[in-house]
Amino acid sequence: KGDGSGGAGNNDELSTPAAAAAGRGGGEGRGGGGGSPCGNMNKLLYSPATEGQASIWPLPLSYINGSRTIHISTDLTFQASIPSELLNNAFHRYYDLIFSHRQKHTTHPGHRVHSSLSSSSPSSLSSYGNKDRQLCAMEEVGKGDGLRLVSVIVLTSSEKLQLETDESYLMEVPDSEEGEVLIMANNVYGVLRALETFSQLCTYNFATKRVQIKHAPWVIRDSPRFPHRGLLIDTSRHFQPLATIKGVVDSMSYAKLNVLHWHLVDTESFPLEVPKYPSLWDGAFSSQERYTTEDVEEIVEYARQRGVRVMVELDVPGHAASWGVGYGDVWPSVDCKQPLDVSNKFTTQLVDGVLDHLSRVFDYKLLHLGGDEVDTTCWDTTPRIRSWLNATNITSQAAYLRFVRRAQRSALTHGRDPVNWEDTFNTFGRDLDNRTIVQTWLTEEAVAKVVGAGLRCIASYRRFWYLDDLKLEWENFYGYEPLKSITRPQEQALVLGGEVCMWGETVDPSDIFQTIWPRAAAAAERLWSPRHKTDRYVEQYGEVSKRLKRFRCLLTQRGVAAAPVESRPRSPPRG
Ligand code: CP6
Repeated sequence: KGDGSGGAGNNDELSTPAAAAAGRGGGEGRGGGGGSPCGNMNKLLYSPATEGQASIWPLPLSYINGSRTIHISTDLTFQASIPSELLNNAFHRYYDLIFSHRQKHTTHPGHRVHSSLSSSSPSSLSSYGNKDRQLCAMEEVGKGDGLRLVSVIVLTSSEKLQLETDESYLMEVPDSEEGEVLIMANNVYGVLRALETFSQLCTYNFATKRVQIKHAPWVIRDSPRFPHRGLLIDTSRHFQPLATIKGVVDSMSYAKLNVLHWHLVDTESFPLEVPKYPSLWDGAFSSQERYTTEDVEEIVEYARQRGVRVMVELDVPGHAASWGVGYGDVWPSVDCKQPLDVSNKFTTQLVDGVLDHLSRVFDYKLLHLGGDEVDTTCWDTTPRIRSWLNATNITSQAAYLRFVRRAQRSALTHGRDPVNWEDTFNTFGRDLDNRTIVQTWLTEEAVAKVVGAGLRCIASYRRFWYLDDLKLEWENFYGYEPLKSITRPQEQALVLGGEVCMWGETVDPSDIFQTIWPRAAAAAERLWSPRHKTDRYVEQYGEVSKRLKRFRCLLTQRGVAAAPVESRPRSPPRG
């Protein structure tokens, strides 16, 4: 059996099938063992998942593990090398998730962060080691009821959350209850990912009524494959209450997704408050279905606490008819409401005003400007705009480019990199700003074309990653490879990642979670885990589907209404 004492640097080969057969590099597919975290798996038709197995979703970069079971004390304490409110909050959340089975649901005084190391240099491992022994001595009291300490070393105290934020971590779980869990990360967001992994190792043993970790010791080295791993939600077609959005953010953090793409506004409604233009949210469905500035700030901070960036989208000039409910001047006419009137100076002013507001409230470097599905017919058929086009001596297509470029310039002025849907690249190519990030959705080949042209890309091909398409199975989501047929390293580096898209036409709070999950989790593993592992899913189908069922169980246990992995009569997966 694996002894877990090897360095984390050379353990990749331990997760080969041969090593798994030898009982190491696994944690997957072993039978037996009590304390199922997945008691709700056997929903009549569906075969029960493997009993009582913890597993990690998405798969870490590499890990080794042993064969011992250790218990976790309810006195579990977290200790960090830097004081951090964010970490303190995260410890409390994960404590509650790990011990959700405790009978007494009192807040335990023990799970508080000690910042005793904060005065020493946090990057010095040796000084940490000395303090460490002191702390262990202090923890001697009451030992015997399980592992009691999670020690966290964070190398920088910066809490900047951006595209390039490093989420990697190293975690060691000892094979003895007298030991301690050790987490090392470059910043607090790496620690969040480690805590998620740690919580997934913990299962409740119903025989001993204690939380345990099996197959200890563990050494896990982890780092995401792509920096941008997103989920799009659409609050224009259906209003989603704050509680729903927060629930979505919670669930994303369980799958290590890190970007909430908030498609805030579209033709159907304009729910956002924009203080400078107070009539804009007249375009909301009702006076109740709105987001105040404070609401949006609350979501951004809630997401940050969970390591989730919020990328806001303002889709212009198409998909924007709701703007005209409050400011009718931006419609070409009442019979022809979009795209927004390109000939009107007020349209430019209004777009600038909204972008100015958005860049105050949202701090992610990437700002999405839409630009998709623009039908310029209204511009050609509205006399006022027709004569403006003639006077300006441009076609309506050129006016579309002009609109997109203006919005891009506005975003750039606010220090943001503009993101646009694939349509703009297909129509205008390199006439887009150099800093444009193109989000593909129409074709599978688009990613290669975009990076071939030297632009950055986010992959969201609709035949694999559109959650509103209920015909798509988790296998479709798992099987979509953003770097397919992109071999040059410098082109690969331009693919920032991908997003699954939960367009809102048919989902409201009653069914959004079951529509997102578990399928989004399949994409989450594709985006986080090394390609050589996810590419094997066709041969390792049984292994992957077993683990996905366990992850779905974890979601349901945590209150996320994820659908069963095999819930509907299935035709063979497309694609
Ligand atoms: N809304 C916006 C949409 C879609 C897009 N943009 C969409 C198009 C086709 C499908 C699903 C969604 N509803 N603003 C395309 C990016 Cl199949």
